[in-house]
Amino acid sequence: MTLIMGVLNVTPDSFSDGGRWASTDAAIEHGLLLHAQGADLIDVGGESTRPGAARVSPEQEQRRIIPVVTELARQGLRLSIDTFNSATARAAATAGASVINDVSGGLADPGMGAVAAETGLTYVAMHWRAHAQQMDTLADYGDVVTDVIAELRTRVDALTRAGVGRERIVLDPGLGFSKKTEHNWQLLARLDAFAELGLPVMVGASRKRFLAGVLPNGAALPDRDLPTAVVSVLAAQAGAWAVRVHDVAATRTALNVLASVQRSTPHRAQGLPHSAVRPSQWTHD
Ligand code: PMM
Repeated sequence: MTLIMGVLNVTPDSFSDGGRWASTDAAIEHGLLLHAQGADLIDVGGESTRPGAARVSPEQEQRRIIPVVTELARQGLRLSIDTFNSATARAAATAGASVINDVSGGLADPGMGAVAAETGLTYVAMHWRAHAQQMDTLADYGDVVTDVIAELRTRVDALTRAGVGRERIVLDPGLGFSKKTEHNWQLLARLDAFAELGLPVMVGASRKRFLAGVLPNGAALPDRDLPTAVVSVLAAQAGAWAVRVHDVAATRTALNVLASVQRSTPHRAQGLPHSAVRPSQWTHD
């Protein structure tokens, strides 16, 4: 069953929920709510990665997130820490986090591989090309799926050389990071291609700009939660290990629908090719 990673951004400027959970108490309360709504993991971040966002120092990042991680871990929640700073990852591991979610896949901080190896935590390596201020200028690909897989393979090689066990690595195509709208859809369409890397894959589509294209003009940010939940189902059907979402309740409901259908699927019908249910074959009264 695909895990739900609930987003808890403890930042004043994150692109979709910035500022709302900026105080420690409010962040803890929101983390508990996400857990109650069905999140398997709470992903705590202290530095916004939205396009153009300003950098914060690792010290400031830790001041924001470590008290939140400490308290949520004390209450028994499983936590992931959204950081590309090795010092922050180490501090979060000490505070009780189970997963390092590094959007740079180890590229932003050369010390990250060693910390991932030393802490033994699960390590998410996302496809990434540059920090927020430059990332939109680097969205050039031949075939985006082939190129992202090749770049992730290089990251896996570097991480394993640094001592990170392969069995601890999760990959992420990095939707919205140095990706144009069409690249995000192409990656979602061919998630199964990532199977060639032989590692679990997670997907973070939640509220991202490319989803605006399926909504009416002028739709508000929370309107992206419905397409996000649909993407969660598609990712789960493709076998994703986890989906990272802001609206945990919606994705929990959507994944419950999928689980109910899967439970009710007669064995012989499993693996029905999609072509057998093409809309063009439906008959109309
Ligand atoms: N996206 C954001 C932040 N962290 N982590 C992973 N693994 N995958 C993602 O796609 C991802 C991430 C940016 O979104 P936010 O500003 O809403 O947190």
